[in-house]
Amino acid sequence: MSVRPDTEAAAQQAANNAPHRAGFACFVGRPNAGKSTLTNALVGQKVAITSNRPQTTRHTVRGIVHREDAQLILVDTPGLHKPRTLLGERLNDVVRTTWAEVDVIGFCLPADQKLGPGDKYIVKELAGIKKTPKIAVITKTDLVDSKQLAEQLLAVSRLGEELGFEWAEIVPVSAVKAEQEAGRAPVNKGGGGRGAGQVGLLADLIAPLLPESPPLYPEGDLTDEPEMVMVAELIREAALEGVRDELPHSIAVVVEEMLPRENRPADKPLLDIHANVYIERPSQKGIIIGPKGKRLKDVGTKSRKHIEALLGTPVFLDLHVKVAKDWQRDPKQLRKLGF
Ligand SMILES: Nc1nc2c(ncn2[C@@H]2O[C@H](COP(=O)(O)OP(=O)(O)OP(=O)(O)O)[C@@H](O)[C@H]2O)c(=O)[nH]1
Ligand SMILES: [Mg+2]
Repeated sequence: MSVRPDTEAAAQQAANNAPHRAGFACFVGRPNAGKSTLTNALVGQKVAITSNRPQTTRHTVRGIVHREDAQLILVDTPGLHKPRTLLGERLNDVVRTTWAEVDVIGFCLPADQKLGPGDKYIVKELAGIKKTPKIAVITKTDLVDSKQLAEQLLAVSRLGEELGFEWAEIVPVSAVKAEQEAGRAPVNKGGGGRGAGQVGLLADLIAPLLPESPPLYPEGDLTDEPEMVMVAELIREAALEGVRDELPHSIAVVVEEMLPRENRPADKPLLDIHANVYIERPSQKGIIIGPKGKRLKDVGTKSRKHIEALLGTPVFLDLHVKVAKDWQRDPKQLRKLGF
């Protein structure tokens, strides 16, 4: 007679009796570390915009993972960086407020970049938050070989030791691989997704660190972002593509109005969306609009597809480019743009 089946049954029994957990985990790290991409991969849907330009995320975005045993509310934060503008200072404040409030902190470090002063600065601050378990997440593992990955794992483990604390876990993940696998085993549908991307494993490790609690959000909610904000973000994401230097930082988008078009047949609704794309200087206008308006048109076409998918309705998107002079440095303009 084998004892194994009994042990398995006991484990199953324990799992069934395990209390439900729910709480907040935030991802922090330097700009471009892959925090938003990881959040999206865990949620199984785009809740945060991403780009290869640093400082893409400008407010905290909550993505919700529903599992049998737990509800994980992932808080994606702006990348922590040396601020050069008032906007930069505000973004850093948002990050610090967030990590003081959550149940678990996930520090994101890209596998393909040397652990640098920016990372050490962040981890040093995290070391001061004694009560909160900290997980080191090595992101973008698809970009390195196993030797490089092993070195990065060691480097982050040593950094913890140097600063006098121990990581609750150190997990390598690839959001890109996870997304490729997503069609087969999305994390948000039954807690699968423990494939080569290891994103599901990260969810498994966060869950037991959350407090006992019933779910905090209704089943099916994947984010609590207002629709108007998500629409503005999708437009900004499309506008970020292909722009360089300072321009990505200068772009802000505000949706002014979303109204169903009147007198449409019931089976052919149309949603009118009016949005302004702000830049900081008149000289930037031409770049955003492009020759004969082509660039702005492309931004509209690209973002409209994502917006229609998000809202589930055909959309007429009306985009205007406006100058908000030096808005990143101007408290009044920042307020107007929602910061
Ligand atoms: N190869 C690879 N690229 C990734 C992965 N995760 C993210 N990236 C890329 O890294 C870049 C930055 O990703 P984001 O998710 O926007 O990074 P972030 O940390 O949210 O950046 P900020 O919001 O600016 O702080 C994008 O070009 C992503 O496509 C990954 O697992 N593998
Ligand atoms: Mg981001």
